[in-house]
Amino acid sequence: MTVKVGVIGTGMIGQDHIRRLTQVLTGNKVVAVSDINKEQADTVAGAIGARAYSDGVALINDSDVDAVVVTSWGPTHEEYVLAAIAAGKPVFCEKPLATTQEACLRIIDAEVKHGKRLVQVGFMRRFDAAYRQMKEVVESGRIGAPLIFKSVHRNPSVPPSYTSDMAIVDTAVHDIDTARWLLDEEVKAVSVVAARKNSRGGELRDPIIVLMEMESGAIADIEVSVNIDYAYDIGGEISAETGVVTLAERNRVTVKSGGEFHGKVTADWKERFVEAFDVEFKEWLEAAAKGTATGPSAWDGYAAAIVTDAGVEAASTGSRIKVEMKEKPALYA
Ligand code: NAD
Ligand code: ISE
Repeated sequence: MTVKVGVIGTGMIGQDHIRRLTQVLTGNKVVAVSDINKEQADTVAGAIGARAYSDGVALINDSDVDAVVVTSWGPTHEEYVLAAIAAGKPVFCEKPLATTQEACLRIIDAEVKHGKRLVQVGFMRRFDAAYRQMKEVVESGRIGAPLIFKSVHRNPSVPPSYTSDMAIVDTAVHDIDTARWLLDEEVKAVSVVAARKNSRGGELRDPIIVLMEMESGAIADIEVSVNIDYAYDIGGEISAETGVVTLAERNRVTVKSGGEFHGKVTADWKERFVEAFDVEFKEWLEAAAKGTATGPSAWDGYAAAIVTDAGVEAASTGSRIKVEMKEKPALYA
């Protein structure tokens, strides 16, 4: 079956996902795109022979669209995800699922009423081969029960529009999801401490450590550093009762010369997670062809939102903030 896809939001990641759908993956056709910047939508649509819409809801209701990708700005996600559920169409939504907990709960309610999963959230690390191996090691029991997950999320720089809270809601959100997924448990409380400011970031609260206490008593500690210049660097290690599992360096070769050895570090998230994004969309298409969704769910989107809210409060108050989640609907068991 060919899944006919409509993409809402033709900015940076929207165009990258359109490239992977049209040039890397099979079993789909991007038939429509939409953006409030109609000129941009026209250009992107023109290059792939798709229809262009300025109204995302009209794209969702196009009877020729089987499944929807939402890559517009975060505050617009709720409207489009709800419209896709109302239309009964599988929807891939880039993170965040929505920008408030209440909006995430409205999406969960709508999906639960629909009775079947339709929503997949763009936490691409769950599709990364190295993270998947890390999870396999934990689940195998080889290293015993996890005690501490250390995550490192370093960006070389961020645009002037990036705010201190974004280090939590836009950046650490990936590590938060990764911790829940790897340790297979929810977050109980969050604290945030900031180091001396990196002078490259001006007034930005950067770098920070987000410390999460998990239900079992395990700890997840996330370093977020967004002006570190040297590269886009992602690290992870789980220290458990009888062993440790660590993400290896990504470089394919190392160069030894002049008494030193060198390896490449990736430049940005597009390069670091290129294969993960491909697998993420391959699995999304397979599920969409069956009229459903897979991987990170609306529940995971809600969990991320509630933890990032707690993180923002912890950062501004300097307090340890408890996380209290609603009861998980059976649909997400
Ligand atoms: P962007 O600003 O480059 O693109 C967003 C596009 O959405 C713009 O073209 C804008 O005109 C359009 N848009 C805004 N409101 C709209 C609306 N109501 N209807 C239709 N189009 C609308 O942003 P981006 O960097 O591509 O980010 C988009 C989303 O992807 C964000 O939610 C962001 O958090 C997420 N993202 C995820 C990752 C990841 O690693 N998974 C990386 C980058 C961005
Ligand atoms: C961006 O939105 C992403 O999602 C990237 O994965 C992350 O590394 C970056 O910090 C965010 O701004």
